[in-house]
Amino acid sequence: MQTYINKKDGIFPSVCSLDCPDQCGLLVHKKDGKIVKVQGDPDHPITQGNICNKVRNMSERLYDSKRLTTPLKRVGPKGSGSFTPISWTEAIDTIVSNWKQLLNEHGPESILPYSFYGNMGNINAEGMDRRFFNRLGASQLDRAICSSAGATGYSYTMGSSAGTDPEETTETKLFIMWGINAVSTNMHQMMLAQKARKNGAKMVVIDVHKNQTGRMADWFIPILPGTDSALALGIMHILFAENMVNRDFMKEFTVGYEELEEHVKSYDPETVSTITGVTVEDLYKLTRMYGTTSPSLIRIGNGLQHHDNGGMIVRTIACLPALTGAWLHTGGGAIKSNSSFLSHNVNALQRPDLLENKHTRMFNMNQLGHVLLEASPPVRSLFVYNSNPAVVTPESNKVRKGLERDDLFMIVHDLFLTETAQYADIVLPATSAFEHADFYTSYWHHYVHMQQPVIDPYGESKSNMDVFRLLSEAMGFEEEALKDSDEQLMRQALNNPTNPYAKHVNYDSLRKEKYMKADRSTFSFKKLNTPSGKIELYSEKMVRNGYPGLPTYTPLIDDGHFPFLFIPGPNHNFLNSTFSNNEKHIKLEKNAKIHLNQSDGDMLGIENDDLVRIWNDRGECELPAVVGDYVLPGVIVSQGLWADMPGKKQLVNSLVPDRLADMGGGATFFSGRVNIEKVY
Ligand SMILES: Nc1nc2c(c(=O)[nH]1)N[C@H]1C(S)=C(S)[C@@H](COP(=O)(O)OP(=O)(O)OC[C@H]3O[C@@H](n4cnc5c(=O)[nH]c(N)nc54)[C@H](O)[C@@H]3O)O[C@H]1N2
Ligand SMILES: Nc1nc2c(c(=O)[nH]1)N[C@H]1C(S)=C(S)[C@@H](COP(=O)(O)OP(=O)(O)OC[C@H]3O[C@@H](n4cnc5c(=O)[nH]c(N)nc54)[C@H](O)[C@@H]3O)O[C@H]1N2
Ligand code: SF4
Ligand SMILES: [Mo]
Repeated sequence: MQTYINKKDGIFPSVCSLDCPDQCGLLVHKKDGKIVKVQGDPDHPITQGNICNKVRNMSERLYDSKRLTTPLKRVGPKGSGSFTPISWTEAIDTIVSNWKQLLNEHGPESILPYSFYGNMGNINAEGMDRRFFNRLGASQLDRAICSSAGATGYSYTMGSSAGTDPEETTETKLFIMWGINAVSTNMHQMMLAQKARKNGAKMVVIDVHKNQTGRMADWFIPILPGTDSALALGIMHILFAENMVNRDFMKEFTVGYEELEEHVKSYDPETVSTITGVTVEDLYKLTRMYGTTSPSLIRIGNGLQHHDNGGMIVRTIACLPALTGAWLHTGGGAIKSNSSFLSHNVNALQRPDLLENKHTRMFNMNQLGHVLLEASPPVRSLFVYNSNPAVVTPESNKVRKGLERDDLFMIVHDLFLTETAQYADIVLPATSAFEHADFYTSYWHHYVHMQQPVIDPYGESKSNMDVFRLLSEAMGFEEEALKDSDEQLMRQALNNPTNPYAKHVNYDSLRKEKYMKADRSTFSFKKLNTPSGKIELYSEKMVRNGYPGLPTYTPLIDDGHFPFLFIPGPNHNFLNSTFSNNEKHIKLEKNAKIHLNQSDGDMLGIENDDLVRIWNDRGECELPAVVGDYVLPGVIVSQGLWADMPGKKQLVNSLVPDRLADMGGGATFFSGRVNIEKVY
């Protein structure tokens, strides 16, 4: 396999591995065998040489003195951080002898993997690991922490995760950034919007927080959390009432528009205004703007679906472009996710056939605390990789209580001794994305990338693929699939005859090119993946699954008597909890804060920079206040998944419910209620 490892100096093409829609092309500068600079690849068609601050400072993380270099064994109590270095042989032997005993005494379902997309490489994040745990017969994990509610909701309307090609949005005349903090989380969509604005496009931001993206908008519309489906239905009400709909489009490409027209009569502007906090006047203004500007694009964020009703919210918003026919215009329509265009051969990569017991139990990753404390029969071993659940998972006090269990044998594979790793029995050092090969597919733009290793593994670290090959061998698993090389894994995954948009992409073609684009020329709004093949404004499938068939406003679940809705989102300089332990990134971000409305501040005697205690029945935090007009009364917002620091109570997920969203088993990070008070 081609590699740049042997070249001590030079500039090498690469791609960003982080869980970020932009998936930037990179150029990695090497000097004396070390990475000295990471910059954007100016040849990359959509990211065009621009990258974020986080990754521009990536070498600080790669060579951070805290990076793990050897396997470790815990020598102090769980969570104390006392470890001693051991060899890989001892580490693998310890894991395998524990697991063999568990298999004998309790069966394979006593073991649970826990992972997400700390590295988005396809073979790294969902390749050899899946094969291994399938063969082992371990309990399965429903990986629903990120976008599954919205993806499910969007699919009810549109059939799959397919939307507008972002490259075409330089033509867009109206951007609605709906529940997305694009300046921080999708900067290239923002750059494309800025280009379009030079040609007269307008940008509206609908959010619960006037963050950097809201402040850059032509018009910022504040909304009460979890009420967006009501807003979308109110827009539909006026679009129909004022005949700003495209009936030809609806007739040809949709199902149920007549029922919808009748249905939205009940979402009159006054009712919608009361639910959403958006004034009647603004509702008319927004609808008329949307109904008369073309092409219009709705960029549907991920934040807005982290609610009890997140699936229905996205399902509802996704109907809007079909009412105006925005899909017909270059740069028009909506983007939630575009991952369907680049889907690879999941069965060939993950090998579900290796799982013998098709009734193996499955746990939702959002409820890890509950699973560790309550599952029966119990989970007795946890293997964590590509994720940091002690910080990122809801109800973190419950999660930590579970991780503290003395009878839980826990392994963490990571680049750092994360908060989660502090609880491990065995810690394994992981390579960074620059230290192994993989292929990467964006969930926003239409490019797939091949990445070759640029540097040697750091210390004794090993890739996820290597770790699971080692474990397979030590467990005595004979299947060839568990011995496949990285190249074989990529060849199998990239051979996907069922994806019509990536027929031209295979291992050899991708190796030759740096990146290849999905070919969406056969995409048609009459051949969608919905039961009818059309855009489903009315969905019989939803009715069968117990939902209303037409888009509907469903309120948040009652989360108790606490007066404030708490929205703990991500921040600009971290990527979830990644970078929250790197000095450079902490310095850029300064500190965690809590935003509240001036009227709430006045009522509670809280001023700027006052330390505020935030609490509910699940936990508490203490953060300095920012008081002003960035959020509506009754709403508080924090940004960033901050690491533990001595004397600082900033673990926001200790306050977050582990209820599941209405669809897809999604997380409800933003539907929790809290109280606040000034700390004297
Ligand atoms: N810098 C940076 N970039 C990232 C990440 C990161 O941590 N840092 N994380 C990556 C990942 S994994 C993901 S999933 C994406 C997430 O990125 P986004 O899709 O932007 O999602 P969030 O930032 O979680 O939330 C977006 C916005 O939704 C708003 N919001 C919350 N509730 C509601 C609501 O009820 N209605 C409306 N209208 N708005 C609401 C929040 O205030 C926030 O501004 O970003 C990715 N990119
Ligand atoms: N309050 C609140 N909580 C949230 C969110 C929110 O908006 N608010 N967002 C949620 C969302 S959308 C998401 S996607 C999740 C993300 O949650 P996680 O997927 O847990 O993301 P990270 O915190 O970035 O942790 C990834 C870990 O993987 C490690 N890693 C990186 N590369 C590799 C590798 O190659 N091998 C191994 N073994 N490890 C590697 C990193 O060092 C890091 O410790 O967080 C969720 N949590
Ligand atoms: S984190 Fe996102 S914006 Fe930053 S370099 Fe990676 S893909 Fe690009
Ligand atoms: Mo995410």
